[in-house]
Amino acid sequence: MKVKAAVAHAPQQRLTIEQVDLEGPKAGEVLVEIKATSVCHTDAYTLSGADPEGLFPAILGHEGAGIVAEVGPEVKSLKPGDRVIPLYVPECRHCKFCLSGRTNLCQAIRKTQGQGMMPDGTSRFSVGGTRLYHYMGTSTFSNYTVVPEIALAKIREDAPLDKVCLIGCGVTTGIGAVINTAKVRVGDNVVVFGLGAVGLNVIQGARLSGANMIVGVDINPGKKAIAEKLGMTHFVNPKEVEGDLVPYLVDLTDGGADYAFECIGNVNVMRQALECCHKGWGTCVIVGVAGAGEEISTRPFQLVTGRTWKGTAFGGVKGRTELPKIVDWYMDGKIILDDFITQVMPIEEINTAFELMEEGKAIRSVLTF
Ligand code: NAD
Ligand code: AHE
Ligand code: ZN
Repeated sequence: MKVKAAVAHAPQQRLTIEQVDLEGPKAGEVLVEIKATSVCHTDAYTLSGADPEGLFPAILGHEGAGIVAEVGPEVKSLKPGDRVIPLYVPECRHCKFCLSGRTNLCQAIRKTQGQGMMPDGTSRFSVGGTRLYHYMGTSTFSNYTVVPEIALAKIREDAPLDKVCLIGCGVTTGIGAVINTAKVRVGDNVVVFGLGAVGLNVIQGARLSGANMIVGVDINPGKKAIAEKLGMTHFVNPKEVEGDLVPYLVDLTDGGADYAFECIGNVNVMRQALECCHKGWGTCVIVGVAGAGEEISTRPFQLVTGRTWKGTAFGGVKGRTELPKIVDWYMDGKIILDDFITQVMPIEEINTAFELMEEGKAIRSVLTF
C-alpha cells in the first residue's frame, strides 16, 4: 500500500514527506494506522548522526499511538480496531530477559531491530524500489507502520491517541526511572539534570513517590515554571552558580542527593550527577543517551565511597503488561500529561518540531496525520 511518511535520507538533513510503499504484515506482525506521534530527543540524536545504530534512509519516530488496521498470520492478542502504543522495548514473555523478573529489556528481536529490520531480517518500507530502514522497531513518522505483535501495547478504547502517544516514551521513561529503577522513597532528596519531557516526568514521578527536595537543574530558565507545577522544589541554573556545581548541589541537599537523574545525554553532566550523590548511598540513574564514542568517567573513589551508577531504558517498564495501567493513571487524572504538549501540528511540519526542540522552545510537539 502507499503511505505518507517523513523520510530521513541522511544525517543532519531535513526530513521529506513522501509517498512510500509499505508491504502488509507477515507472520506475527501487525499493520497499525498511526494517528499521532511526538518527537523525542532520541529521534533528533539519531538524525544528528551521533547514534552508532543510526541507519539511513529510514523512517524515524518511536513515540506514537494508533489503531490496528490488519493483523498478519499467527497474531493472537490483537485485532483490527484495537488501540495500541508501539513499544521500542518489546515484551515477548518468553526470552531469558522477560522470564528473569529482573529487567524489562526483552531481547527477542533486539538484533534485527538494531539493524533497522523486521524480525525476519527484511524491511516493509521502500520508496522507488529503494529499501527504507525501520527505526527502533516502531517507525511512527508514517501514517501506517508494521510492528511485531510483541511490540504493541493494547490500551483502552477511550484513550485520546493525540495525548497518550507521549506514554510511548517520555512520560513512561521519566516516571518509570523513579518508580522502577531508582525506587525513590518518601522523604528522599532528588536532583534532576535536564528538564525536557523526560526530566519533567522524573520530577512528576518523584512527587508521586513523596520525595522531599526535588531539585531541577537546567541551563534553560524557561523550564522553571512547568517544573514547579510538576513538583520541583528548587531550580538551579548552572550558568548562575558561582564556582563548581557539584559542591553547590551537595550543600543544597544536606550532603548530597539520595537519587540523581541525568536526562540530557551529556557525559560531563553524567559525572556531575554521580558526584552530587550522597556519600555512602546516593545513586545516579543515567537516562540520557550519549553519542557514539562518548564515555563516562569519575574517580573510582566516588564508587568506593558508596555512590552507585545505574541506567534505565523505557523506565524499566514492561510495555504490554504495564502501559495500560499508565494510560489509566492519565485517564483517572493521577498523572499530568497535557502540559507537556506545547505544539500540535500536521506531519508536514515535522522539521519545525525538530527545530523547536533543539531551540528549547518545545517540550513535546505532537504531529497528526
Ligand atoms: P529534551 O531535549 O527535551 O530535554 C533536554 C533538556 O536538557 C533541555 O531542557 C535542555 O535545556 C537541558 N540541557 C541541555 N544541556 C544541559 C546542561 N549542560 N545542563 C543542564 N541542562 C541541560 O530531551 P528529552 O526528550 O527530554 O530527552 C532527554 C534525554 O533522554 C535524551 O538524551 C534522550 O535521548 C534520552 N532518552 C532516554 C530514554 C531511555 O529510555 N533511557 C528515553 C527517552 C529519552
Ligand atoms: N542506538 C543507541 C541506543 C540508544 C538507547 O539507549 N536507546 C534507549 C531508548 S531511548 C528512547 O528515547 C533504549 O531503549 N536502549 C536500550 C536498547 O536496547 O537500545 C546506541 O547508543 O547504540
Ligand atoms: Zn524517546
